[in-house]
Amino acid sequence: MSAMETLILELHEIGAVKFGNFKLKSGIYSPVYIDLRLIVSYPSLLTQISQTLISSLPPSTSFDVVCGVPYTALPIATVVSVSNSIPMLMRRKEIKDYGTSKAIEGVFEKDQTCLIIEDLVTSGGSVLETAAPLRAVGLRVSDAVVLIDREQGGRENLEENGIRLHSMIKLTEMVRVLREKGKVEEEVEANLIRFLEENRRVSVPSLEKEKVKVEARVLGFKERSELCRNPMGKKLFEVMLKKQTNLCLAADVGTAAELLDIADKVGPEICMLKTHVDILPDFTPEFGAKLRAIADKHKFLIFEDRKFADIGNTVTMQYEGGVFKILEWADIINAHIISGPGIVDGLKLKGLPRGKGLLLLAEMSSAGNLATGDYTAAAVKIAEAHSDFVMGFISVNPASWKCGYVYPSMIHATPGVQMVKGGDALGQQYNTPHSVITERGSDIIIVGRGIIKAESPAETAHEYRVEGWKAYLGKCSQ
Ligand code: 5BU
Repeated sequence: MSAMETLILELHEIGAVKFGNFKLKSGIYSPVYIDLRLIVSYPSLLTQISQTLISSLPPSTSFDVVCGVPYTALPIATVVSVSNSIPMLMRRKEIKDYGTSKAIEGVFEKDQTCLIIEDLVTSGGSVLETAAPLRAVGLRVSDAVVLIDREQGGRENLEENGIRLHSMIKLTEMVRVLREKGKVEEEVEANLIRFLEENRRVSVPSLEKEKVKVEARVLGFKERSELCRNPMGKKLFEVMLKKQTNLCLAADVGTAAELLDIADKVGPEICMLKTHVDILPDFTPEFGAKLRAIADKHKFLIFEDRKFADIGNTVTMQYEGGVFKILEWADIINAHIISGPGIVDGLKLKGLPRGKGLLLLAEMSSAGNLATGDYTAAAVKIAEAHSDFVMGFISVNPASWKCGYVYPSMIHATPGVQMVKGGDALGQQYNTPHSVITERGSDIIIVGRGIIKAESPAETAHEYRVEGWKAYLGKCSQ
């Protein structure tokens, strides 16, 4: 008999696997119930499980620390740690105040890799709940190992969040062995296979998913700045904190002269000024240096909303060359991902050596736009693969992204903001600062006409700034 078969029989023997009709946490009825909490009462079984877990990993899996998903997997992780001399971390499940108590206990260094250990995976939601705070403190999480995979979508859900799942035992294998050894009837196996076919993919329970997001979100700008790989992202967090503003002005005025004028007036209120340099009829090569001087005086960053969209080679020339020479004066640029990740490589080639940052267009504010669903998820994937240069996203409702967890180092900036919800005649859609920051999970409000068309842009900018910052502080104290 193989070691795996012995293990399956022992788990059955101690009553950790039961067949019948059981209501699961997700509300669905299942013909099998697995309770691995019992294994703490069987030390030799616990040792056997812990040893087999590590030896079942592909040899290419490398990690510096392990962390068990609380609570059932904690003893498993502990035994793995002790018997293999691998340091362990613990994730606190109950943290009342993120600011004062630690989510992760133990000693580690940023960029170390952490292997997650779990007893049972259904949707993968619990693994994600543990991955979020680990990633939030700068650890890398790319693999999780589980004793039993219920084969109900956990593997796929985790894969979508950048985590490979390795399982020691698959539920169908387990039932097959038990049937072969005469422990269960053929009908029980058939029943289980039918159940799995009908419940192939359990989505991550919305509550758990929400928690993952909240945990990522309530980290303050200070902690998030420390996680940034891109220097401009770090700088933007620092500017926001220092000036206490998460307001970006979309300076869509008629001339370069007007732009420089409004930049100087509104400068003290903003963390970032957004330009469309190609709309300025009086643009001269001196424009960049003049705007730069105002930005340095008031300590805001310059974001040219150029929306690059071509192949990598072309965008390098568009970024650096032409009349506008954007690379010389803009701190931040943005790009569509329609042409694929090559666009990021191209822009990075020019921008990264100069410490610049890129925002990817993950969503748009205009009615009927196509940047939704899988497109948004693709933007997140590209950003995560290029987090040295991509500092965040143009987002509209990041709290609803079905791709789940996003690194807290990524900044969300949202256009389509006015004091009252509404829109314009050409498809623009507006949400309020409070809704954008609090309900929609963004970080920065981008306001254009709401400020520019006001009688006193500086005073109105101040009002937006107060609203935006109040919403950020409110979110942190939740
Ligand atoms: P408004 O006047 O606040 O509607 O200006 C919004 C600005 O944000 C304007 O410069 C747009 O080009 C920019 N924008 C947007 O409105 N929606 C988007 O999805 C993106 C940019 Br990307």
